[in-house]
Amino acid sequence: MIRPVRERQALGLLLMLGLGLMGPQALAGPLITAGPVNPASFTGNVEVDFPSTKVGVITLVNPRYPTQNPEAFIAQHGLSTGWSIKDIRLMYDDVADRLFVGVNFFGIAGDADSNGNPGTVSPQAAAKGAIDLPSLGGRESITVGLDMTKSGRPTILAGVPGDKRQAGPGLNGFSVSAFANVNAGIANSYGLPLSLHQGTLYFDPSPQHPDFIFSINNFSKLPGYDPDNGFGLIAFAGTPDDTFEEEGVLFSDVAFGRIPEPATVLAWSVALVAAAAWRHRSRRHADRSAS
Ligand SMILES: [Ca+2]
Ligand SMILES: [Ca+2]
Ligand SMILES: [Ca+2]
Repeated sequence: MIRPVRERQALGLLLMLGLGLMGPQALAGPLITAGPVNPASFTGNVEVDFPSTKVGVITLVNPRYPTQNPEAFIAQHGLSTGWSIKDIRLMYDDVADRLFVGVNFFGIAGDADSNGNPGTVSPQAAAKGAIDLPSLGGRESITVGLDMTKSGRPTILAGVPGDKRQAGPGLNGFSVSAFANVNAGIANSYGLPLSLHQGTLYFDPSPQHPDFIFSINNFSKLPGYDPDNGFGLIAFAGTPDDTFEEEGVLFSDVAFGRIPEPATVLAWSVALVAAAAWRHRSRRHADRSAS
């Protein structure tokens, strides 16, 4: 049975209060922000640019991968290190009102066949029909959706669309857009570009700059923004064309520093279920395409 969000939140709160894990004051604490962030210092490596230990950095670990030897897991399951998301890190610069997002890949973002080059395939992978286009070309996409009202559907999308007719003005077609509810997967659902929020994709992923790092401007002016409510975050990476499974991960309840550990754990158990559902859907889709 799926309970309404308010009821679930109330239950979780009661549970935590009952366990003595938090007091009521924790609900209305200040936002923990990263302070001024200078993107000119970015290296393109999320683990360097968004250290988990830095105050104001939120690290959303993808529950799909084991902490012990995830590379072996990826290899055993025939996945791609260039699409497999290890974690997603957020930093909010409250001075510039800018959200920085680091999508942290195990390998080089967009390197479909994990050969160390995001624009080529090895002869072995090519023999199996794999393709890999440079600069997130073709239908390759890395897309992050923010669900500002926790409605279960993104409010905005940011990233490089799979459908390049939806490309924006940024590097590799990077765009910050309204979500178009067209039933085509988030990679192909970029609607009207939002110039107020258009940020920057800092690097075309490469061995030197392996991850996918971007900003969203005027974060507090996003429709539905409410620091007391938090937001949902969904991410996609992949393409239907390269023979490798696409990545999808959902974090249903993200907030800046306001929520203590136990609530985060509660939220992640919900995310696990959602991520499993996503994979089930994407596998069904793959089956359909193959038949
Ligand atoms: Ca990385
Ligand atoms: Ca590629
Ligand atoms: Ca490659």
